[in-house]
Amino acid sequence: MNNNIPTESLERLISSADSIVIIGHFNPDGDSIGSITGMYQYLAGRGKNVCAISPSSYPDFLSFLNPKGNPILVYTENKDAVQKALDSADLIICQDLNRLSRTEQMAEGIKRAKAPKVLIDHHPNPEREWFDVVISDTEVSSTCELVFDILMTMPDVAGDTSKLSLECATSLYSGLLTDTNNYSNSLFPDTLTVASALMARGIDSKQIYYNLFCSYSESRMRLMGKMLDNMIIIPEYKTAYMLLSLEDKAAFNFKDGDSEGFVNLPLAIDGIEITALLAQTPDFIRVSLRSKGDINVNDLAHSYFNGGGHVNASGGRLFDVPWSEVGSYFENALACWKKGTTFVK
Ligand SMILES: [Mn+2]
Repeated sequence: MNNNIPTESLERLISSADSIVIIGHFNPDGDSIGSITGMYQYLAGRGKNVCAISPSSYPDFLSFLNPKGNPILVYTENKDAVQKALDSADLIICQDLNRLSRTEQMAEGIKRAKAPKVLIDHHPNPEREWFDVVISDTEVSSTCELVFDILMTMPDVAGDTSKLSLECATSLYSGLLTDTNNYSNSLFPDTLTVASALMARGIDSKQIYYNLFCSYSESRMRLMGKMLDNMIIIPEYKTAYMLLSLEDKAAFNFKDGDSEGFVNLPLAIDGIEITALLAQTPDFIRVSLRSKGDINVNDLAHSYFNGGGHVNASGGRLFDVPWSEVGSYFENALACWKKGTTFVK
């Protein structure tokens, strides 16, 4: 674990604040929900008046991380309460996002809020201008790992994991497990040190695994089967991609979070180095990209899909491509990116 994080300024802001708001990113994953609830549990344990906010709804399988008696506030479902919390906050902590636009419509309200702002994140190139304190580290598996490192340096914890509540440890372990896809990617030596410390704290690692990876519906599993059946492989570029239409979503009773992890599946094929999931929504096409080794899909997402992320895991959006043409758009973009030629839409 990293013991060299400068947290004095964070500690100063926390000790002088009473009401603290913690915000994750839009379309939250296990790391977003785990890191905001983990930080929530720590701050609530210090007697702070804390509010955990998600910019959009989270999948059911993450609801076991909800703080007792004070569930995560979802912006899209309760805009007034969120605005009130932002306006009355003494401190705002944004986690697991490198740009405020990752909170979508919440971004303007966050900018306007008067409270000091802190960013805790593990994505490259964080937007520093909106924050008073930025704790950014890309050499960690997840924001949850970084939050663990931060908490260990806080004076009241001082490296003693028994000072973390079991709820806090459970939340942080969940982000470790989901962002590493059950310890298969984004792993650093310290990740396992942190996992070990959380296990020694007494978390139920088996139950957390079941909650995160074995709690999907039958219809989600059957949708996954259909996606794999219709998967398209481009051998020339060692790439596989899948299309998820609104029609498929309706036919398989799709719920938020149901496509989580689909994009990783074709990477299990020998020789496949890049995978993509292109999912239709009413407003745009959501693009998820994954890769093996040093193939930088962050650059591909940035160049052709209005997005970004990590080297091996990135995402973006297409707004002006009709659904019927999205497959050929993807193939053209990929070919141009691979050959370094100019893309003509
Ligand atoms: Mn993350």
